Amino acid sequence: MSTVRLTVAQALVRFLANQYSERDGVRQRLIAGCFGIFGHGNVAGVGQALLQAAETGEADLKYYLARNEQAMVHASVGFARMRNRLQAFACTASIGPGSTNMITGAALATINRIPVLLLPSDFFATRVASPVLQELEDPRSYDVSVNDAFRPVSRFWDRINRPEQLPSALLAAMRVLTDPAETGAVTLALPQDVQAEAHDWPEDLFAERTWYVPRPIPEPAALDRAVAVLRSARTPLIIAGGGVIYSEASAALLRFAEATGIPAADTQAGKGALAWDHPGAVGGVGATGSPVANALAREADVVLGIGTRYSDFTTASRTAFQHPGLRFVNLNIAAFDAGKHAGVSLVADARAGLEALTEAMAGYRVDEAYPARAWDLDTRWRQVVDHAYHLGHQPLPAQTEILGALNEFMAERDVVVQAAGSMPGDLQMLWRARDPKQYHVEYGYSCMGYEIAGGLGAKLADPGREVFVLVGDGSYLMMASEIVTAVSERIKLNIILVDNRGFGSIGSLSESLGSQRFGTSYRYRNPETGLLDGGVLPVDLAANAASLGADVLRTRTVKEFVAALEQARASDRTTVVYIETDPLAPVPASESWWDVPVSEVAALESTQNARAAYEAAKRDQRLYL
Ligand SMILES: Cc1ncc(C[n+]2csc(CCOP(=O)(O)OP(=O)(O)O)c2C)c(N)n1
Ligand SMILES: [Mg+2]
Repeated sequence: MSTVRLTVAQALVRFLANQYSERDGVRQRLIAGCFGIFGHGNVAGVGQALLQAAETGEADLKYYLARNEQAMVHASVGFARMRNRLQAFACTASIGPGSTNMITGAALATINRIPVLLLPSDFFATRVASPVLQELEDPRSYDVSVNDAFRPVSRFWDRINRPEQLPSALLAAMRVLTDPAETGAVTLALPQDVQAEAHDWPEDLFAERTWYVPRPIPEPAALDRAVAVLRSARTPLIIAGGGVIYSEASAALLRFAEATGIPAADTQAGKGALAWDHPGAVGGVGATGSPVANALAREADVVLGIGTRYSDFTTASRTAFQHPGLRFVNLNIAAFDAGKHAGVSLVADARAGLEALTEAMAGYRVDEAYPARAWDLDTRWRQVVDHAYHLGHQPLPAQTEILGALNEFMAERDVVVQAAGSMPGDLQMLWRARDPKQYHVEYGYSCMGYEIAGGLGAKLADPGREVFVLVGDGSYLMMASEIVTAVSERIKLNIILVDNRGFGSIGSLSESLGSQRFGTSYRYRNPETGLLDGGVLPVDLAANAASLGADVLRTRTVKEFVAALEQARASDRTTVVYIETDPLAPVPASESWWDVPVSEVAALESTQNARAAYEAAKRDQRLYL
């Protein structure tokens, strides 16, 4: 057996450069590149290996310098999501804080079922110099490090304490990254001394390897069970989740919906699976959904969930579906999700499953009065959306007008990126998506700070598309760092900074729960009340964006905003379009609910009233057994 002598880090880089994924006969590099921030934990290990790879050409793994470790995981997620999970990034971080900064990103990746390879550095395996700078000393065990905190948020976790452990860990890591049912964050903790340690590796380790991303077909008996339930349905409803998009099953969904006449609602991850104006598309379902989908959901006798994890937003905290004889049929690649709500479990790839269902459901069609009713509701709803898009709110515009102007401005293949605040809800309800990759809202973890970083990853994944990042002032303040990365890499982003001076979302949630917007706006502390309800702060986020190297266009009206969008699109530089909006402007109602518990006892009357409303709403909550 011929061997090659390399450090662990050099072997890792060489291995990663030789991995490919393949689905439907299309093969691509699995690990597309490596984000990183160096410190003493990785600069001489993984850092040296990446440099050596670049200088000698012995391995092709491009390095991107990020500005924040959490952000680099977000960027990786944005990238992999855009590539339908067929490609992923690696992320290298130094030991201690550099590594733990990635934990939030790891949770986000795992919850959204998006692959990312995390390479946190760890303290010396030999422990000769312990405690090293940034080492957690656990008096109960010398085996524990801060990287153990990655375990619950990783789908595969290992620590490479000896070079001999690397090959099997790498193979397991690649398998999990490319398994659509298991994928998420994969963590390989790399002690800093082990990274630099040399070993004689078998050449075979570095052979090109292809990981076939499967499209499992449904088991015939499970298909029969699903079809029996679906054929008995009179008012069924499809819920299209992210799995439809990752599986590239839009065309199959369209054929199924057209053949059966079953209306299709979507989730945050599934929006765009069907174009918004298709007759069968009824919009977002659940807490922030459209009243059309929610009216159909209430009366649905069978819910066909496809590639959805049924978050509480989707089910309106288990109040969305109220039919007494309700049954679920869950087509999902992950048995874990397929089994939810005591549904008929149909474990399969979304596309393969839909193709099988279309064939097996031949001859079935809902009564025409049912889709006609959906169409009628939808026609009225379109007018409500048009109104919200063109509200003419004064003196500051409403957020719905900004979203409307953007929606009308964007081309079919452009991408909108969002994650947290009041925008995901407004988008889920109001956005008219035309392409399966147009709507990129991270709502599994709804992580403030994902927006700009995730947008960077999305643009990196598909440079031919124009990316419009929507970011609230709160999220911007948490993580604007990757503007600098976008500028240095000449990755062009259009960033729309929507400033409503604080947490519009949590402010209105707080008010609806009787807590009077307490502590949710960015204001001076008021000496008279002792609360944060004083004057407006002298904060200038547009100036901040300019200081990071972006072009900035300040706008005040919707007209100026649209003109700035034109200018941003025409530019090849990262451009921030700044607009202030009124957080108190009206938004259409979803006619749905979200379970956020209200204090059972309270001295405040506002809280007591909210509690009474809460108890009333909670009576609709069902177990779906
Ligand atoms: C990292 C993180 N911290 C806290 C929250 C809880 N949270 C959800 S929305 C929000 C406010 C977001 O403010 P902003 O970005 O200005 O959006 P707005 O609500 O004003 O639309 C907060 C604090 C979160 N989702 N993510
Ligand atoms: Mg805000």
